[in-house]
Parts: sequence; structure tokens; C-alpha cells
Amino acid sequence: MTSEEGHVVIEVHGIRVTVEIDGEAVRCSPLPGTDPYPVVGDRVVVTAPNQPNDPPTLDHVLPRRTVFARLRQDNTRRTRDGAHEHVLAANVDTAVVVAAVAKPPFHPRFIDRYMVLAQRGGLDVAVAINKCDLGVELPDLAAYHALGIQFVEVSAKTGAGLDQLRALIEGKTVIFTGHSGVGKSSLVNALDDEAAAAVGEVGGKRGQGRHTTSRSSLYRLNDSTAIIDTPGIRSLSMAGIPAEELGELFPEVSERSDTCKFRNCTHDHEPGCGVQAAVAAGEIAQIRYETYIRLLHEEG
Ligand SMILES: Nc1nc2c(ncn2[C@@H]2O[C@H](COP(=O)(O)OP(=O)(O)O)[C@@H](O)[C@H]2O)c(=O)[nH]1
Ligand SMILES: [Mg+2]
Ligand SMILES: [Zn+2]
Repeated sequence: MTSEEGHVVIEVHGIRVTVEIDGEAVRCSPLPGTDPYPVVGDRVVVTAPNQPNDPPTLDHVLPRRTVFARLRQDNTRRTRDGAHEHVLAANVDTAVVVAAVAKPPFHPRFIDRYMVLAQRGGLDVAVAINKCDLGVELPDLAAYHALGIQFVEVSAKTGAGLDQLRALIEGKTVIFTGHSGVGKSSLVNALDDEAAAAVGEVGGKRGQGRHTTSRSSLYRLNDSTAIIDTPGIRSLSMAGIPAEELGELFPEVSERSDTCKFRNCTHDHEPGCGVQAAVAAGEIAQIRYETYIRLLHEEG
């Protein structure tokens, strides 16, 4: 049962951790005190049970190549910068931010927050815009194209664009992230005949889906390709990311920060700021700068 690369965690439900062993989903029992606690995508070392009917033991988690984490505010025990990470998945190559042309409505600025979380953990970012069968026109995405982000327009319903999406994720482990109701689980099902991810009904005034995907699961498409389906992240707070780190997570801001007069410039109000100059000159997109400023002042 040993493997140098470890076995992949495909689902975590409290103390029930499901691990892929020789192509089978096997429930394992983590040793008490396992730290870090496994998350989906982790590579883990497992030991065969002593009794044939017992589950294998999950001994430990191998070092993580990337982490996709949200920030959790802990108001009772605030650290210096107030941020606590809640790791959602490990060893993911690309975060595919899923949005819908409509139902729920599309706002490009949603992409920014997911980009920040992905870049913090060392993941690449791509965007899949779903529900293109609804025939709703997309807003201007030039600011995002300029950042070199790949976009695919798809429909889980009609199958349009799925070959492009397949090509984009081939050979990688990706995570589908994005608001509830955009069609992440529907896309997993459309890409993988064997998957049976739960799909929610769109209801309510704003066309949001109910939270039908309650935990993250890894679906293997082939030997080298896997998709992690996730529930919507309810709080996308960025509070607690220090200003200098936030600047580095916006590539176009980071690129120009050495042209600022002050070394510790937050690019907000300071004189001689190269970033503000680039915004004024139209070299940095206004929409991206506005998100940067909003996140800079965000409080938990
Ligand atoms: N028109 C249309 N509806 C879709 C499409 N993909 C998903 N939906 C619907 O959107 C709702 C939410 O889908 P779901 O996959 O649960 O979204 P998730 O919350 O992001 O996983 C369901 O009612 C789906 O049937 C699509 O491509 N076109
Ligand atoms: Mg879902
Ligand atoms: Zn500046």
C-alpha cells in the first residue's frame, strides 16, 4: 500500500477521509492528531489495517505543492494580521473560476477575489463562463485578457465549448470555484460520464442556486486529469492580507510598485505613486484598481 507520491484524498467528511487506492475509493481513518488534517487533493501515506475488516490508517499528509485557502476571521483570537487560513484543497494546479453569463448575474469583479486566493496559494487561474446557451451578452473583459488569463465560454446544458474546457484542464488537477448556482457541478457531470455531482435548482430573485454541493470532491477524468468540485465559498473576505502582500497578488500593481516614490506605498493616496499614475494613464484597468482598493480597506 506504499507509494512514494502517496495516495490522493478525494473527499473529507469529518473523520471519514476517502482516499484513492489502486483506482478504488477507500475510506481511511486518520491517526488521532494528524496535523495538518487532510483536505481534498492531499497526498497521504496510508497503512494497511491489522484486522482485515478495519479501514486503513491515514498516517500523515505529504508536503503540499499548492494550497487553495480562504481566509477566516477569528475575532476572538486575532493574530497580528488577523488572518486565519482555512485550506480548501491541496496540490491543485489551476483554479478554474466558474461564472455564468446570467442566473446569477455576471460581474467581472467577482473574478478578482478568486484570483487573489488562487495566486496566494501558487495556483494558476482560468475562467469558464457557463450558461452561454442563455444568449446573454458578456461585458467587456479586456482588462482580464490583458492579464493573460484564459477564458472559455461553455454551456453544461448544450455541451458548447466543453472540448475547449477539456483541453484547458487536460493533464492537470483543477478546482472549480465560483459562486453558488453558476453550474460548477453541472460542468463536472458534463465532462465526466461517471460523475454524479449534485446539481441545485436555481431559485430566488437573484437566480442563485441552493447550496447543494456540501463538500469538495475530486473527480478523476483520466490518469493525469482531475477536477475538484466545491461548494460556493460563502465569505470571500480578504481582510487580514497585509497591504504589501495584497499588492503582490495584483500582478499589474506589483509590476509597477518599484516606480512609487515611497517604498511602502499602498497605492491609495500617496504622492508620487506609479500605480495611480498607471491607472490615470489607462495602463492599469480601473475595475481592477477599484477592487484592489476595496480589498485594501476591507475589514473582517
Ligand atoms: N441554462 C443553463 N442552466 C445551467 C447550465 N449549467 C447549470 N445550469 C443550471 O444552474 C443551476 C445550478 O447548477 P449547479 O451545477 O448546481 O451549480 P453550482 O452551485 O455552481 O454547482 C441548475 O439548475 C442547473 O440546471 C447551463 O449551461 N445552462
Ligand atoms: Mg455544486
Ligand atoms: Zn504606489
